[in-house]
Amino acid sequence: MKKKLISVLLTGVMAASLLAGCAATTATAPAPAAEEVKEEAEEVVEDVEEAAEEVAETAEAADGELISVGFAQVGHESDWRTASTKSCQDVFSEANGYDLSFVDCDNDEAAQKEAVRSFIEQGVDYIIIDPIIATGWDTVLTECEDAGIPVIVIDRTIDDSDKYVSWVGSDFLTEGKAAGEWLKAYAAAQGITEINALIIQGTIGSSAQIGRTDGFQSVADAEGWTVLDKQTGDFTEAGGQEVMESYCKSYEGKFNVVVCENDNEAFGAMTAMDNAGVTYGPGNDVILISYDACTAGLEKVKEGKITADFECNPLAAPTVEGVIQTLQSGGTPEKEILVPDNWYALADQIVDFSVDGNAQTMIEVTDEVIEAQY
Ligand code: GZL
Repeated sequence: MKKKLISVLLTGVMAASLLAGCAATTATAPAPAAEEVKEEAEEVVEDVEEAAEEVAETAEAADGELISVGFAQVGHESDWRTASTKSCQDVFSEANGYDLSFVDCDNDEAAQKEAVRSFIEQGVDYIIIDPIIATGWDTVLTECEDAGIPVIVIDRTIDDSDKYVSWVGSDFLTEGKAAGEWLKAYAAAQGITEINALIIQGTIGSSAQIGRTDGFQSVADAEGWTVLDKQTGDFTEAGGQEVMESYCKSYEGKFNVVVCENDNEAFGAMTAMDNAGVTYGPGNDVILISYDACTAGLEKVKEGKITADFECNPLAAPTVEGVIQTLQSGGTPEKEILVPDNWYALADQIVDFSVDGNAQTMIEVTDEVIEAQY
């Protein structure tokens, strides 16, 4: 920008001197088409004015206010959450023109509402919420609306209010159905005719838990599988281990499938099954299914411990920024914006299956795939 201004200004100076020169030669020799020179000089002046305007706008933007964003994050319960937080902090950085107020709400619904109210008091430009659970939001969203602060929901959904501009996240019900439909196809390929499943659920009432549980259960019901039990591990490794320890005692020798609603619960369940002498993974006693497909989860797939991992993409922040930029320029963003998910397994566990009539593809877990994961 600066170079352009300098070159235009120099041209302007040259044009002015040319005009002056013309005036000097008028007396001594026929002047070049004065009209032509005048037109050129006027064009140069226009360019100079345009460049000056652009410089002023750029300067103003550079000196302008940062866009202030308040982000009420669920907590720090899992590898997935860590990746989600990092993605948001990377995108909403001062270098990118943002002033981010970040609150880790430590899986505490009351603390999350308090964080949103603190953003209202701060008078931020935008509020981003990843709602710990899907309900109880209309009152505080009404307060945001009354304060004229647009709300964008990231990742989990809010199911009892639509007082937000956009939701950006994954389709949790499809994730659950994909896990169920994959199990159906894999069991058939393995000649397994009876499924007795135990489920370790995520945080009860979160849309991720609701979608995954309902999606898998819908296939279990259709196939006549037995779901022996469902208990929450709260999306944590400790929670997964605690529930699996209880399951190993209560259902010893009665289960052949364990479904963990995120990788960190699966890590805990592995410890509990190791301690109880239960083998899991391809060719072992138990088919272990997990969600998130974080880097550490894919490493466990590669090690032959998790049989199949159903991703939930944590990198929604760039899409959320797109929503904010659309609003900044006076546009209307979409109400619902889905981010894509993939399904992962080792080659021998990849089978053909469909979800709601849509053929699915699975990604073979290799060192390169793990390296590239979040
Ligand atoms: C899902 C996300 C869930 C992850 C867990 O979108 O909200 O919360 O599956 C995380 O790992 O704790």
